[in-house]
Amino acid sequence: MYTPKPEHKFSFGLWTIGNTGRDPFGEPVRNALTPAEIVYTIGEVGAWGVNFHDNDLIPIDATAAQAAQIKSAFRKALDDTGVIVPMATTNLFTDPAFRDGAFTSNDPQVRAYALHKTLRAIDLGAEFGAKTYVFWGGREGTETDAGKNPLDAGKWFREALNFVCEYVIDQGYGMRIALEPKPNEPRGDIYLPTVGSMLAFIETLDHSEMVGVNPEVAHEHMAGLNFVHAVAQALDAGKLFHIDLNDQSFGRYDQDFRFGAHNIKSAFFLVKLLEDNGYDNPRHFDAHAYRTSDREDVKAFARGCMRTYLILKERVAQFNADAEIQALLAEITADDGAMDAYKGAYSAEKAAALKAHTFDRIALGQRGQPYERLDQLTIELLLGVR
Ligand code: GLT
Ligand code: MN
Ligand code: MN
Repeated sequence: MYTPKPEHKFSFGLWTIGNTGRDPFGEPVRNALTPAEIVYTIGEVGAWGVNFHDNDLIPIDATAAQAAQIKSAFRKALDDTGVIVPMATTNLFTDPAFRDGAFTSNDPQVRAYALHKTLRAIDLGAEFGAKTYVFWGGREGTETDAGKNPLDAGKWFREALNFVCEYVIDQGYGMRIALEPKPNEPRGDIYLPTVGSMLAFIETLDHSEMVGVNPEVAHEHMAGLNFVHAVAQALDAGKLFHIDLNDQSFGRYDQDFRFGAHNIKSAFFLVKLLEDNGYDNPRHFDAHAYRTSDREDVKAFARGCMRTYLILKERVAQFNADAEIQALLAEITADDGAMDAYKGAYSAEKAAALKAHTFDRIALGQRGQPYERLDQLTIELLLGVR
């Protein structure tokens, strides 16, 4: 019943299933897997897609012969399992060259190298059929603003993205670009820290029509924000090209927990938003298993991400069909048409009539809303007693 199917578009990154459990305080606890081995695992748990950074697939210092060998084993694993590559991205954060950023580095050689690496990584993504190309600017930020002008940084980032868009068009790759905001980690502050800032920035690009966002649950939660509202804004703008699903407790380090592991209620409202609005782009679980997991438990982690999504999807259908809940919602959103004359587009007459209208302000302030009842019904539904 909660079996993942291709139509759900569930994907995992090579770096998520492949995560070895290394953290700033400790060494790896799980063996590294080859890209092909990760694809077989993704196939085994029933997911649809695998995403990669250039260097998840081909190590940064691989020879041409090694690259060819890795690609052919990866291709065979894709063919054997039917797993596809929906998204690719560039690692612009691990190598020491990017210690002060990639496209926003103060060093013009680093900025050029970042673009060189990205164009080659786009070719690699295209070779495996990726239709979405993600930019997560992990190092694009500062610890001190003494050394970098944020206006220069924004200008350099814009120039790089304009260049990349033209390249994608020139090559006829048919890819869309998705920008992923994060407020901090690994930099003290990362530029364009939230979905809202990214959406505003996109409108300043030459090819804004081919650029959208890749919001991540944990990233908005790290900033203490409401992820559902951020995603709604992206949907409203027609910019939700991709989504990174995971979980995170507020005010903690960058956790990347299994989807639904922590804030089950906001996960429910997120799934409701996506499903009620026909979201049909990839659902990527950008998460990793607890450091305590062994390789077998990593599969439980991956299955858990998808299973929780599908259970929540079923709960959404239940919520939408629940007579008591729907009656409350009808009451909450009731409209007797008395204000129809003032709705819609502006006209001078409408404005004059609205200004002349007498409102019973005291009565308006006495109206309550049954949100306690509705929220409790939602909780009971989620807890399985409805
Ligand atoms: C990295 C980061 C993620 C980004 C990935 C894409 S890599 O793991 O924490 O949020 O989506 O570069
Ligand atoms: Mn993250
Ligand atoms: Mn992410």
